[in-house]
Amino acid sequence: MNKNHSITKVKQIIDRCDNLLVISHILPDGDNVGSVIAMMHLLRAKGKQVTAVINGTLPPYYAFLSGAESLIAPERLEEAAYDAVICLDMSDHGRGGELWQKIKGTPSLINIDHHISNDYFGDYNYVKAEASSTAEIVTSLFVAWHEPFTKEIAEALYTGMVTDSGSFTYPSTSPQTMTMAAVLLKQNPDLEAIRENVLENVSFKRKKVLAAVLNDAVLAENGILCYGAIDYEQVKALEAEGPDFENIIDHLIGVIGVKYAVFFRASEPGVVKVGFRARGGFDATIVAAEFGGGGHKAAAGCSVSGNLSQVKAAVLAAVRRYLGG
Ligand SMILES: [Mn+2]
Repeated sequence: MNKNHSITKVKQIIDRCDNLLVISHILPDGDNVGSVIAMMHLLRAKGKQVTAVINGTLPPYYAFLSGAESLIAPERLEEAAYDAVICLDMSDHGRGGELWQKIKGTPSLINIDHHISNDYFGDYNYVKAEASSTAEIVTSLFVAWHEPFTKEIAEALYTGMVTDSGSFTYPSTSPQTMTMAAVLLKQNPDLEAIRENVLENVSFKRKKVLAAVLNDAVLAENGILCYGAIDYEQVKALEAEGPDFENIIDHLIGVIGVKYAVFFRASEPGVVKVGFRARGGFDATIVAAEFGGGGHKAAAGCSVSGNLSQVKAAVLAAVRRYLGG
């Protein structure tokens, strides 16, 4: 059964609203930020009152997008009534976090998303699990609705497509993805700005954290296991925080011959966060589950009490049993 509403129905609902809230999920990513910014620009151009919320901190590498400056954090959202809430890239209602508490009354919920796990929580749903990104879906909606694209809308949506498709290399990249990318390219988005801000630039501190991890990284089990760690002393000395550890594990799995990577981070005393990545038939969830964590086949994690050397020894013993078995 198709639980989706038609493209026309979604447009009708939006058209009859004057005051809309556009929201991201918690821990927003590039697809999410790009889709929210594009929807905000389009609705404002149609003369609507639009409030756009980034549910959490705007990752600094998306701040270059035109319109990012008018996104607000949920704390700054005033309690108000809206005609509709457009939820973008959100697989379920819970991904809206605390911000639901700020909404008075019962506005129509419009759910536009590409997660296969989407539970159709909206009053109006437009979910395409085969799409590489929500930005791809939003592009196709604007095309179907005959809405004009601008350079700023194209830059936001292209950023979303690039980030969620692994620069158009994940298996979800389809001919439709490239057709929608072509629509955006006609607006001459600044590809150099997108590449530098989204794919290349990180803070100097983040480079230093990466260097500290790689400096002591270990290749083991005949080259199929790579692991690295950062202890609490190093975290403090570098003043490293959450975002500084992002993607570090990609550097451990991204080694020729490696099929399994583990990253240990003692970012607070007595607790070690452990990240796992697996490929080539291995499953990252198995060892993570042994320590009370979870995730997906390719990426999983857990949090373990103890000091770094104890946790490393216990987890690596389990990893070796798994890889050897
Ligand atoms: Mn997405």
